[in-house]
Amino acid sequence: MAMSRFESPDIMDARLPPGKGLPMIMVMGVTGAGKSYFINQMAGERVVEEGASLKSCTQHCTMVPISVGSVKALVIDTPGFDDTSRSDAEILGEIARLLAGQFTLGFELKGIIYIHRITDVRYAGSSIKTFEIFKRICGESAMENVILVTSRWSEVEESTGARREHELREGFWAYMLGHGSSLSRYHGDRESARAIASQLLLKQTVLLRIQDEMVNGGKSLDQTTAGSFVDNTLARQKAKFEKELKELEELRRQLRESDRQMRRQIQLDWQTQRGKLVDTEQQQVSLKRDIVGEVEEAIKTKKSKWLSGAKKALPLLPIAFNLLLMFVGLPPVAGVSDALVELFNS
Ligand SMILES: Nc1nc2c(ncn2[C@@H]2O[C@H](COP(=O)(O)OP(=O)(O)OP(=O)(O)O)[C@@H](O)[C@H]2O)c(=O)[nH]1
Ligand SMILES: [Mg+2]
Repeated sequence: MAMSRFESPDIMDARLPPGKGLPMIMVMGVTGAGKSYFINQMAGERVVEEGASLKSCTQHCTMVPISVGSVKALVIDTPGFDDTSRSDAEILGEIARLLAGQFTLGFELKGIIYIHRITDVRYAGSSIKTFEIFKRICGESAMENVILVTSRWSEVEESTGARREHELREGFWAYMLGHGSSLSRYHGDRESARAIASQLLLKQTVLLRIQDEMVNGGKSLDQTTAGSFVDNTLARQKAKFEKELKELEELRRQLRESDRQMRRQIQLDWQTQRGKLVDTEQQQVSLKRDIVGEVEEAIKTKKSKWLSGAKKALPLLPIAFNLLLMFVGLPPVAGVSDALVELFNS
């Protein structure tokens, strides 16, 4: 049988041997859900930025090393979908790249913590969309490695929170709970955050559907279940903009030459809609990425550069860690080797 790209020698010797990769946990949820707050509580210090306004805060995936009891792990903070400044396609691309890198390099994904504010009166459109994308990233077989977490309990009456929790259990979250996900209340402090993380750290390493589709199925991002969901949403948006542009063009045709002011206004509206259409088309193009190919290419190039200077001197883990950092768009960390040694010795 032909060797898959994934098994090429270039990739294989950058890969951590089984059991040697750090365990990883991802934290996801809509923007403002409290992902960064949760991670800071878990770390016991403010390691990632928290938002203080309605604008989305975390712009890129960030990795935070933590130790829970005797277990050392990497926790990944992710930007929320429905970000105020970045598109869903862009955020999905970043998460997919990180997940492809994590799997290829041999880090061990233990699961995902999905945070939702129990203070939210309704399950808003953005929450529904984010959850739909999230479900498709995981796939049914990975749902056992998901904890659905409700937060901000101190800000609601217990009975109100319990009613909303029941609604989530019976409604939006029923499918995932029925496939093995669990539900936890987060009480806003360090102990509670660590107790939730510990539940995942005990689990077997998991392969998410999006990883399986990209790495084993050779699919580009738009062909994955999560990617095609985002792509379909964009296709609907595109059709809507095209219809609106046609209507504006028709209106402009019908207006008399003398209605200058009106014609000018229609022209401005047309330009705005046209800009949105172009933006939507660009997002669709950005989904047609071969993420695994990008990751493999990056590993080959960077690995040989780093190995040539540091052969034998650096253990594999810091190199793999630096490669992974690169996938989340961060520069390699100077002294990462020390930081990891410290983490392992703490
Ligand atoms: N008291 C309290 N404040 C919280 C809690 N969770 C979040 N916050 C606050 O709510 C705001 C938003 O929280 P973040 O942790 O930045 O939210 P996020 O999910 O990381 O948001 P993005 O980075 O935009 O995706 C911040 O001011 C936090 O300090 C909580 O459980 N208790
Ligand atoms: Mg954040």
